[in-house]
Parts: sequence; C-alpha cells; structure tokens
Amino acid sequence: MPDQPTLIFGLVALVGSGLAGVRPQVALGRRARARHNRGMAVVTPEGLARFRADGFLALEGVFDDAACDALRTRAAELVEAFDADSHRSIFTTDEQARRTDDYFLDSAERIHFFFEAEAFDEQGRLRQAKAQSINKIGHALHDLDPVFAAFSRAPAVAALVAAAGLPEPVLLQSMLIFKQPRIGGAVTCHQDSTFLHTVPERVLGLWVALEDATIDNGCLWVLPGGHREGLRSRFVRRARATHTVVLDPSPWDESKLVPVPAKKGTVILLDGLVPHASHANRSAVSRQAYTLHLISARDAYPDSNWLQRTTPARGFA
Ligand SMILES: O=C(O)CCC(=O)C(=O)O
Repeated sequence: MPDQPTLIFGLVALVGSGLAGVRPQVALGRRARARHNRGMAVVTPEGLARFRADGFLALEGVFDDAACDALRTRAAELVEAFDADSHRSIFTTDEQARRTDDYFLDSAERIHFFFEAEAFDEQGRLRQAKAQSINKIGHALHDLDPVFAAFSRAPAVAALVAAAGLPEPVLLQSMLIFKQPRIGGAVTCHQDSTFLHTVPERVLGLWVALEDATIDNGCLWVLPGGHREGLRSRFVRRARATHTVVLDPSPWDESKLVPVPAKKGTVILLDGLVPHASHANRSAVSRQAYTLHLISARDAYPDSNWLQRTTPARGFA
C-alpha cells in the first residue's frame, strides 16, 4: 500500500429523515452538526506503519459521544420497530450451530435482525426484553438507513479508509453489534476475508466502539501480524446454500491474541486477513460496536461470496 501523509480530520454530522416506517429521532440542525464536527483524529505515518506490521490499528477519539449515541439511539428505534415474532434467526459463530437461511442471505441488501443464541428459553420464548435479545443488525444499514448512511459516508470515515491505502473503496457490509449484557455471544477467531473474498485478497474493516469496550464486556482480541499467515478458510455460497472450505488447517496460536480495549468513539482498523475474536459478554453492561467492511472496486468479487447484491455497492460519493 502507498505511503500516506499524516491525516487530520474532523467529525461528521448525522442527519436523518425516515426509513422503513421508522422515523429517526436524530435530525440535527447546523449548530448540532457543528458540535459533531469537534472531534479530531490523527493517523500518523508511524500509526500506518503499525497498521501494516500488525494488521490492525486502534485510533482513539475519532467520534465524539454524541455521534456514538446517535447510532445507538437509532439502533434502538430499529429494534423497537422490529416484530420479534416475524423471524427467529440466531447469529452464532459456532460452526456446529451455524445455519444459513434465506433471512441471512437476503440481509445482504436489507436491514435484518439476528438474535443472541442464549436469548430464548426451552419453550422458544425470549428470556429478556427484545431490546436485550438482539445480537446484531445487518448488513445494509450503511445504504438503507439515513442515520447509519450519513455516519458511514462521513468525511472522517472516507479519510481513514484513504489513509489505510484502500483504492476506489466501496462499502459492502455494515453491522450494529450489541454484545448484550450477560448473553452477548462470543465471536470465534476468524479473518474477515473468509466471509468477503476478493482477488487479490483485500478487505478493510472499521470497528467503531459505540460504548467503552473492556476485557470484561467482550472487547476485540487480535493476533498481531497474523495477517501475514495467509487465508485459512473461505465461506462459500452456491445458490442458496453455504459451506466452509478449509484452505489451510493449521490453527492460529490463540495464546498470542492480544486484547484491544477501546474507549467509546475509538475506531479499530482491521486488515481483512488479521485473525480476531471476542469473548462472550457475561458482564452487566453492553458493548455496542458498529462495523463497516470495504473492498476495492479494482478487485474481483466472486459470486461465490455469500453477500450478493442486485445493485452495485457504492463508494463515498
Ligand atoms: O464485535 C465483535 O465482537 C466481533 C466483530 C467481528 O469480528 C467482525 O465484525 O468481524
């Protein structure tokens, strides 16, 4: 990736109108937008060198509290409007329990809701309120919801992606991950390129802490330098079915995973090949995060990827 100059940028406004019958409560005037523009973040040449060496980089203070709270408020509105009886899709990274259904595949271009595996009792009833039962919302928030769209295509995000050296970026996938108190599911060690495969292999992840992420509530753990070990597996789609193809069966040395606690407003840049994971959240507080995954329009995106769109994924324009 080319050398990039030091980047200094401000923050972004969130403006909303309406989506899928849910009116966002975030509709900011000029003064409020200026408030959101106060946050600053710096990517230094040293930071970029660390990103290339380690495969990840945590940048504190990219977003201010108001910007993070606006996404959390909007996510809560979307969950409130979601009929919990309409779909019972569970999100788990446990290979034994993973199930691909139409609801999951169709989420490529929609806003769909996935439950925590521990959300239900033996009778299939929610053990806690719906708002504390959803594992994640995905995977097209960045295109379909005005609040998430404004956040995702903010100048600060575009500048970070440029600094990371991704040419002609397009925004492919977004997720609001709740990591609910007490039942927030673990995410097993994986590479994002397993799920979003390009030729050449090049995916950039942005993981935004919308709340403080700690070791207690399930922060990310990353294997520094693990992006140089090659892709271990691919999640492959054929028609409406999926399966995993193992490319290299050697296990990662998970004892070398390092925790990356992140204050609210931090962005963690993730190379698509860097192995990362998170533990279950058994604490009393949630650990919400917003993730974006981008690829380059210059790279091939095979139709064996699970995420297929009928309209092309767009960049920042
Ligand atoms: O937020 C988490 O716990 C894990 C998210 C993750 O691994 C991903 O988005 O690829």
